[in-house]
Amino acid sequence: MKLLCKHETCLLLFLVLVQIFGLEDDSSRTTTEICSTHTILPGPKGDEGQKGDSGDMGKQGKVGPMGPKGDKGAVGSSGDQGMMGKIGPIGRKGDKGLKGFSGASGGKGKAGAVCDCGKYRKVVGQLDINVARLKSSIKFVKNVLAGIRETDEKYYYIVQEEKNYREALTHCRIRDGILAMPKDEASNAVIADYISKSGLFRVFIGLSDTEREGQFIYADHTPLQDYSNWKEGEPQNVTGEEDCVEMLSTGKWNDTECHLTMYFVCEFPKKRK
Ligand code: MAN
Ligand code: CA
Ligand code: CA
Repeated sequence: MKLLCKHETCLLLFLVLVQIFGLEDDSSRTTTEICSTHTILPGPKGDEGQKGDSGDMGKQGKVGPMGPKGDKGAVGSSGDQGMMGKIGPIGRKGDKGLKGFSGASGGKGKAGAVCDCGKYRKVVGQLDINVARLKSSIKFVKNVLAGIRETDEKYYYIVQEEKNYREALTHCRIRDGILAMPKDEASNAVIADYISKSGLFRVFIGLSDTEREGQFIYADHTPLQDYSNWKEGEPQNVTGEEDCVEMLSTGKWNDTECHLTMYFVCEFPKKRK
């Protein structure tokens, strides 16, 4: 016999038929027998069932990913006033103020006595000259204190004022010194070191052949003795007018023109003769 239904479907159909036809007494017949002995055709599709009751509340979901950054909040309200800061450094000096108004004119002076005005003018003029000399001496002393060199017998001082040879001679003399006269290797080396350490290139020294070409004489009128330190090829009187001598920072000597202006070095004896 041909089997027309699967076992589960047959069981369901059987139960339905038992309900409808009261076949519960015929319990000796198994579903297999029913299925195997009856040809059961499926009925028409039933009506749609009633809508089921709402299900139980679902389980709480997982925590979602972090949301995007929110918009910037509004500006907060002003905080309390801070503590007073420390006193600042002293400010720069202010600009010069405007000139004040002229004062009231003074009363008329007494009639002057007749005097020899020329005499006073002369005295005032002389005073001015003395003041200028004093100022110059003070400047010189200040510079001397700032940088002086010495050997056992002498002090040396480079005057950093551009002067020609004759002016340089005078400058040293009026200060009871003389334009430096290196007469041996030791004093020459001291002056040379002084020139180079001062960042200079050349200075006048007290030596010249003004009287007789080629006959070099120191500023104290003594001739060159057994010491000289000419640069190679010097003296060469190259322009025909090189009658004064400069010492270079190497310590070497060069004859040069006396009217040129440059710094110069004075020497001062330690013991007065
Ligand atoms: C220049 C001057 C001279 C010196 C020569 C050396 O002309 O300084 O006194 O002799 O250079 O070349
Ligand atoms: Ca010369
Ligand atoms: Ca020369």
